[in-house]
Amino acid sequence: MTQTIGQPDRTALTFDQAYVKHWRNVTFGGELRRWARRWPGRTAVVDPGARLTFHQLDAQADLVAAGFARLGLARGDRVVVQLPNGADFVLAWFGLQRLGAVPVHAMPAHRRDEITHLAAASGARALVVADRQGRFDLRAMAEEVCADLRTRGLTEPMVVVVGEPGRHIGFTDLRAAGPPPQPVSPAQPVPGHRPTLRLVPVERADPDDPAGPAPGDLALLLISGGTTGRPKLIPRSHTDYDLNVRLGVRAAGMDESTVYLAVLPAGFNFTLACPGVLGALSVGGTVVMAPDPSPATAFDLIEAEGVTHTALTPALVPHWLDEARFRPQALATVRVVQVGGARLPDETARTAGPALGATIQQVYGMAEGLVCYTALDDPIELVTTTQGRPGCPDDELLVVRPGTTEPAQQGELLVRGPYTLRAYYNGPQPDSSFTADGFYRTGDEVRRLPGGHVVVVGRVKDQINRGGEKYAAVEVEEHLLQLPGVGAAAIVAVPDPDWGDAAVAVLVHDGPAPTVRALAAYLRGRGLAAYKAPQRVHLLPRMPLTAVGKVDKQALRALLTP
Ligand code: J2J
Repeated sequence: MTQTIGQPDRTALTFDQAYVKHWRNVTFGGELRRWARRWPGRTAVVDPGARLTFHQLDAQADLVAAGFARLGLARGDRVVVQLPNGADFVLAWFGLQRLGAVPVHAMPAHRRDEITHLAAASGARALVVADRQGRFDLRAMAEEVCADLRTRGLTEPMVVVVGEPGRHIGFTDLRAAGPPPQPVSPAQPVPGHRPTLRLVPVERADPDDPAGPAPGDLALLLISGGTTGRPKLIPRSHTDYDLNVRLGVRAAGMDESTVYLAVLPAGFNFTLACPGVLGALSVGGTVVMAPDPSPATAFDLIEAEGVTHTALTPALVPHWLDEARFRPQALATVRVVQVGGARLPDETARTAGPALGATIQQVYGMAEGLVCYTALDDPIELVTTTQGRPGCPDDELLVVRPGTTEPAQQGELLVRGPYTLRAYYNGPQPDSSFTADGFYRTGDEVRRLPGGHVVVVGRVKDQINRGGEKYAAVEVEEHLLQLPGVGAAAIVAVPDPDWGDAAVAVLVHDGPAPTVRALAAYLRGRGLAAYKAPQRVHLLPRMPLTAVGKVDKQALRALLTP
């Protein structure tokens, strides 16, 4: 039976009664309270400069929440968070959860253009950034973001800085009890502000946080890889995200003895909740935050902290294999290495387990919801050639001819389930990303084995997946079209042995081709993340078109792939 909940300012969301049994009446603020009561003295979070017990994490999250409240933030307010892996990420995240405010998960690689978009699309009232990233000054970037939003007449967020705040609000001051810090820009009402956005019908308060948000409320906004333009915002509620975490805990075999190393950005769905940071904390385990993704740093931390679980993208695996050749003993405590975010080549999957002395778990997930895992005791053949099975028995998977709902042996994967979104945040209605009956079109080309394992064979969406970092081709194409002399532009993914995809910029251009370096500099100047720069440039006298006049990417791919 399906039931529809009306949304005053959104299209109705439909959900299935069958899902209710999977959902718990919890919020992340209440969860942290319970964890702290159960394991007060255990180590929750470690980074090179901090070591917090569950009790300390809980108490400090209260201070952070109070600090945000003094700035004028309230339940339902969106806050763009762009922080490196560290205890401060966890503190900021739980502080916002306590308040019922909603973190919008930016990635560390994002730059002015992406952050401005995330702030605008979410109507963010604050931005939490680090002072700098290497030589790059994120405070200056935040100021440019604010100026841009101001010019467009949009909400100008307050800027909170972890590290040296400059003329902004210091995260350390925010946490200190005492008189309220002065916001640099006054808190402004946000047009269209909605205190609650019920995604799942769990309305009873969490008993451990009775004054907090409802479990069905919006808890966080993740970002989509993007297929048709800029990244879209993915609404996740406390309830559905809690389920996401629990399914991951079960699949990855986490328990009180778990020590999870966060190598990939903590704001990435995989790292945070599959089962990741939240999973480890939820069972009384410890989270170790790697300040950089290098194998050298990771191996040091593994040895020092006795890491049992971690998660990598396929692009990182060869580097770990190199390091493991020299320091195999460093990995003695590691039990499970999850790999996901892009297709892991079968051959790498085969060699990685023995070389790392750990069980490899393939994870095929998406910020939109569905996460598949190979089981820890799956036969090696399945672990090395498939991307696992869905985490929940009520995940409904359909394989269809792309763009249709006609069943196919191999085709586009559609999914519907108790932790998969039904609409993007403020998304268009109707939205071609969903079928009429609520299935999300993943844009991934898959086939399924008789036992239910999913094999990802390709992609029907026009997206580049550069070692797990994704972007819509059109996002870069739009910038390339603004270049003088460019008559037509296409970004085409071709196979790359190390990164999964290499992006080729195909240009119809008057005069000599711009170099890869020139394009990278140009896109950087436009405020784009570095991973969106193409790896090759290819000039053509004219762009091949399909019968309906679109750029024929298949023809281009055939032309570019020997
Ligand atoms: C092939 N493609 C994969 C895999 C993701 C866990 C793990 C990853 C993500 C993630 C995530 C893949 N093999 N093993 O959110 O919880 C590609 C698919 C998919 C898209 C989603 C998680 N694992 N992919 O990568 O939202 O194309 O999530 O649709 O960033 O990554 O990207 P994203």
